[in-house]
Amino acid sequence: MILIGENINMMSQTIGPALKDRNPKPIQDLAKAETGSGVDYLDLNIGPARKTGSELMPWVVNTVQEVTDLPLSLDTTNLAATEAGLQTTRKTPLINSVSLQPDRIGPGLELAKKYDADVIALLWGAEGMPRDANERAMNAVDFVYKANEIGIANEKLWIDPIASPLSVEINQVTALVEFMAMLGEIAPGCKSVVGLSNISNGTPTNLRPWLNRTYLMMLMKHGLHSAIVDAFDTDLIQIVRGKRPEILSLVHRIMDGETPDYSSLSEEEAKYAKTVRVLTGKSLYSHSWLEI
Ligand code: THG
Repeated sequence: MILIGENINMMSQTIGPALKDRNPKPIQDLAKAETGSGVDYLDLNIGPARKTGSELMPWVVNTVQEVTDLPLSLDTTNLAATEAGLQTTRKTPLINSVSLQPDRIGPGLELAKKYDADVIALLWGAEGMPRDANERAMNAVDFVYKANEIGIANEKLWIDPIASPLSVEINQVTALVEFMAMLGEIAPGCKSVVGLSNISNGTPTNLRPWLNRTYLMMLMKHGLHSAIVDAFDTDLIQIVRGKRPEILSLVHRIMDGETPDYSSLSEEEAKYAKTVRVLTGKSLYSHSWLEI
């Protein structure tokens, strides 16, 4: 699996100000630390950056390239900023992202084609957030068709079904898993990606990794190709790199209907088991779900 480090982002309390002030040190320190953690790409999230994006993106690309050789994911809704970034990267980056909105998909796909770059196909539709697995499927078909039409192959597309917070809507959490199970048939050859930490937005910080890791394992059951993740969750990286096969198997068995026998599970295993129950909608979510 391909892991994309999420940590350089505008929302961060240290990185937000560093981006605004063009202060390279905190960004380079973080880029080095993420690189050391074993992720495959670094996401550079500069937010919408409406006014200064075309100058900010190349600046942050150059700043990061001074300290890492990892390929980059250019994360902004400002396509002019994305193009300025595409002209600055040494390795062809990932375009993060192009949505299906009528004014965005055409120019976004043209950019991917012009630079021969892989592109994240964000399944945000003309009518906004897809409501269930079927709307995601319709959006995916639509996106792939439009990409193929201008000569972009499925292998270049990383389909992003848009993970949303468990604390907001459990149905969206299960719909994404349902969609992942369908993706291979809907869009053969396409890759997949999710912004994993979205799932735990609004959850107490110390509990977020349990949701992130468990959801990732659930999506791995359906062949998830890549994820944007917290590069400093070492347990998550261990799981993805095949070092925790017993936990992965436990999660997958519970998804297949096995009822966890808590008396035979370790404390760690019990936490994963409870978290699968919550993420599949079998137990109700509350901030104290691990204690119940
Ligand atoms: N799909 C795609 N791109 C994306 C997302 C997606 N990019 C942005 C986001 N979602 C993925 N990246 C993050 C980055 C940080 C957090 C969540 C998702 C996060 N940060 C902590 C917070 O806000 O509380 C801590 C902030 C910090 O200090 O770093 O949760 O879905 N294609």
